[in-house]
Amino acid sequence: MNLALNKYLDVHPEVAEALRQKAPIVALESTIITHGMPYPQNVETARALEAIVRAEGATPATIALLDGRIKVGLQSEELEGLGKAGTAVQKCSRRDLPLLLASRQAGATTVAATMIVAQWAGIPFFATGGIGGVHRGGQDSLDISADLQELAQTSVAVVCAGAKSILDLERTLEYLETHGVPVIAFGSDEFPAFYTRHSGLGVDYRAEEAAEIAKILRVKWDLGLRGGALIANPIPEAYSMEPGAIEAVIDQALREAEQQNIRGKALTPFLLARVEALTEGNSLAANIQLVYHNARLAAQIARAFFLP
Ligand code: PSU
Ligand code: MN
Repeated sequence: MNLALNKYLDVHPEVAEALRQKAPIVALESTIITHGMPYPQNVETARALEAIVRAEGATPATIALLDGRIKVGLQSEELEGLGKAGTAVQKCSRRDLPLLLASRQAGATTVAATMIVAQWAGIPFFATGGIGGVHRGGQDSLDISADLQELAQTSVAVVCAGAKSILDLERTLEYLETHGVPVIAFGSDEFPAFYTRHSGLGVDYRAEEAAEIAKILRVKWDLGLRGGALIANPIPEAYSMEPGAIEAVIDQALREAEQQNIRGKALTPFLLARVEALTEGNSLAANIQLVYHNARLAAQIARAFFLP
């Protein structure tokens, strides 16, 4: 770790111990808690995620900004506080990190910011639900999530269930290809679309085992090829949703965003909240299950990487 960063970083003792032992750790983001799910399911899910990572023999490290400090691993009350505050907490991506820290504001880290902090702390594996990407119409608006740029430059592997089709998935994959980010689908030939296992878009690499993925990452980073990788883990069949039903809801959410002129960092949270409300919470159950599934896989990859 860059020692100057110690000034800002509070590593939870359990995480610090795992780092000392070179034991597997899984980073977890906090925007999913504040902006991705309602209270109290957000806190319940965040706690269950930590338990799943532990059950797989790894240490969880949920990342957030609190009291002018970057927290790597949260206390139970800190997690509860973030979940209760919800969208009152600032969403924190790369560009927000210095401002929120300098002004001692709480911040919920996105995939991009969580990757940055995980790299500082020395944690190369991270599990979440879905990443940000190229928004529909992004070729004109240039609304492309900073998550993609982060995957290009920060050496942390992100396990997700693909991305929601609120985004332009085809352009999202093109962007990742241009920036040299390997996209590996776990047990599938297709890039999954979050609520559904299928997007109709292929990936170039398919892996069947966590150890295979750990090996690819070991080689990538041994070679000095900086940057992350996207491990796309399709939602379990039992929880996957009807593609037709979800598409109609997404179309409506996108129309509403346009009518209300929602832009910038507010767009993704708005779309997530509308999709959830319009499916009357059906999508929340799927969302929770897929995150659990991703945490399990991330822990297995981290174990294979650190305890080969
Ligand atoms: N997509 C989801 N759930 C989420 C997010 C995206 O299905 O919770 C969150 C993640 O924290 C992601 C962020 O990093 O939104 C992307 O926001 P933006 O598009 O503004 O970069
Ligand atoms: Mn954006």
